[in-house]
Amino acid sequence: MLSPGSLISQEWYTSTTGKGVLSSLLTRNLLKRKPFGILDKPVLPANVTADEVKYKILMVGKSGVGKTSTIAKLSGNEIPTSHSETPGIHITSTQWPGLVRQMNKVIMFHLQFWDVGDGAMKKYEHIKSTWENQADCAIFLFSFVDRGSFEEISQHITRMTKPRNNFAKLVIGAKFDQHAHSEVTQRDIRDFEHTWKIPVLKIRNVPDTETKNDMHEISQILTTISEHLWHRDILMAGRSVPVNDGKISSC
Ligand SMILES: Nc1nc2c(ncn2[C@@H]2O[C@H](COP(=O)(O)OP(=O)(O)O)[C@@H](O)[C@H]2O)c(=O)[nH]1
Ligand SMILES: [Mg+2]
Repeated sequence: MLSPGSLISQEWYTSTTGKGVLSSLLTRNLLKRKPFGILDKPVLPANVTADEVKYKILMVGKSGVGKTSTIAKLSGNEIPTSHSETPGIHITSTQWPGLVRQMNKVIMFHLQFWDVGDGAMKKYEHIKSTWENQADCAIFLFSFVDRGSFEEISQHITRMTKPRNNFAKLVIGAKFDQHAHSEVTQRDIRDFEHTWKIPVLKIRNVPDTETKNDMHEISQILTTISEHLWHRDILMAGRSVPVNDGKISSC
């Protein structure tokens, strides 16, 4: 499994340059993301240039686990407080910068999240494989307070693992703020990661009014997503990946 930070720095955001680039994406109090239109670009600090890469990410998981809320949190939008079935297919784009270690270069990741409601999933069953083929990444979501949703993940992965589907795969467990009532243990998570070699991330889709530490949680998740997409591109290009100690390992 790719270890976090081996390709894209997890700490860069706290550096002067990292903070400068992030502030071009955030509102003045640095707590919210600025909205960008399709043609808008963030104004980066004068000494920074960033190449852009675009990726399509499919959100997969049982109704009510927190797909829509996770996308809202990761893209800096208002998190819905009640559950309503996502009508049709909802696409949300967000931008996230990362410092790619090997090149010492800032890359702006344009992440396009595809949120497909249950109704649309059934209605468009016949074109499901088309959008699955076009995805660069699939994020499988479960809820920590719904064991069934965790058990379903293995079935989704098996169903979607076909030779032509070479998307990056990640799992996110939502409702981690309710871990006191969790139906999924740390042991379950370890066993899952061991079996599937897919990392399980955790998210709390609740406004963080006390510690204002949202940005830290969001930056860790978005950096990990970007890192896996970058890793997939390297694998697809048949190049080498640096391992943790800076040596190069062939893949
Ligand atoms: N406490 C808590 N509630 C959450 C979290 N994520 C989602 N929810 C709630 O769970 C319900 C379903 O979430 P939603 O994102 O609509 O699920 P979806 O059907 O998978 O898109 C909503 O009432 C959300 O407010 C979370 O991390 N913590
Ligand atoms: Mg939804």
